[in-house]
Amino acid sequence: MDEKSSSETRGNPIRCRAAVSRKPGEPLVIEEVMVAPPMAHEVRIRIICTSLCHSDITFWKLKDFPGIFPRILGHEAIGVVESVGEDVDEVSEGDTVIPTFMPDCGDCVDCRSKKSNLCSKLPFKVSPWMPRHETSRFTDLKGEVLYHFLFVSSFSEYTVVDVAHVTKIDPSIAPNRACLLSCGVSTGVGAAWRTANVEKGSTVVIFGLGSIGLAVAEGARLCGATKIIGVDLNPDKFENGKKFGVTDFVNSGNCGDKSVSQVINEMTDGGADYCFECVGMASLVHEAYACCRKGWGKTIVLGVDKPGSKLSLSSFEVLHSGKSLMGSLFGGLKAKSDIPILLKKYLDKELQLDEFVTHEVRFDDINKAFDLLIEGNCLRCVIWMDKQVSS
Ligand code: CXF
Repeated sequence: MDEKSSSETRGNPIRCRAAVSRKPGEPLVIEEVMVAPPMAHEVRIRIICTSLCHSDITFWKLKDFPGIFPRILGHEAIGVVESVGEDVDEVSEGDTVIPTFMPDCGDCVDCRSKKSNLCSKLPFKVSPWMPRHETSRFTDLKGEVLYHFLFVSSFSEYTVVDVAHVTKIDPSIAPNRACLLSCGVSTGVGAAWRTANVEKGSTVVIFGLGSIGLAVAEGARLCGATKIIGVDLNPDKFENGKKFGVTDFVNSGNCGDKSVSQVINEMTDGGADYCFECVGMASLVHEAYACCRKGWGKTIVLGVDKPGSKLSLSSFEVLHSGKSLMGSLFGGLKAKSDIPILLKKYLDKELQLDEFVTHEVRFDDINKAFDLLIEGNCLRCVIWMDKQVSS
């Protein structure tokens, strides 16, 4: 629907366009849907633009639960608050907000601690519903329920998000840059900055130079790492990686009779300070752990592996090596306080965001965004809900 004033829509369902994922792996269908008004603690948002992240593709292909259809995917976005439900005072109509799959209630023990971003009031899980009321705000024109995705569902002109999952931001920042902080870039930069706490002069290894790996490089560069080794099967990724601070490259398909970890242990004289696994493969977590330095090395897992995938470490080695293995969801960031810090770093020209946006398409061409990301030459494709873009 056209952008209408909140006074016309507030409290009523909105009929608008959404890209619905009806069957696994099949092109999204742009259709009219109904978006119910926000319930208590919820916010209805007009999406300005959204970008495509690999997790959208993973869940779009999933035939079995947590794959579920029909669903409105999309979880990296920016929008404007159209209306708010009861008990929402943190944001109001007209505010520019970034929705995030990770909540930040600000109230529970974990949100109040500096040490974690894993909210326990609305614990993150992969669910097809809204987080608090466990129902959907979307129906199609036949009245059938459409499922949510990662508490954001941004492939729709309007969506409903819990207030714990929105961060109010300065509206003057270019939306096709700010939206990157809704998931991918935050996840990578945060993993280096907040989860690992990379220090000046550190040596860092990044397994997988896709957009998350490059965002880790960007975070490590910002933290002052001096050696940033990228590991990938595709040597072309190094050239691009250099823009984000990657200083060295290991082609994991070309290590001869050595393992990648042996090559890295030699290059780093006994192991790196920080190793980041950004692919989502248990075997690479083992390799990463094997080449972080004994005593103080940290291995950080960001990649999302298949459900049920297991790690196997010798307890003798864990005991004797003194290394740490940590997981990092959303880069360990607390959305409401850390996203504004990263946006300021962008405005101050410290954090690079422009370089991540390789493609932009209009909403009607959303399936093209999927093709581009799958082809592998795309970092981020921004999808504009209501703007003509030449692409
Ligand atoms: C992931 C993190 C783990 C569960 C699904 C989403 N992050 C974002 O894409």
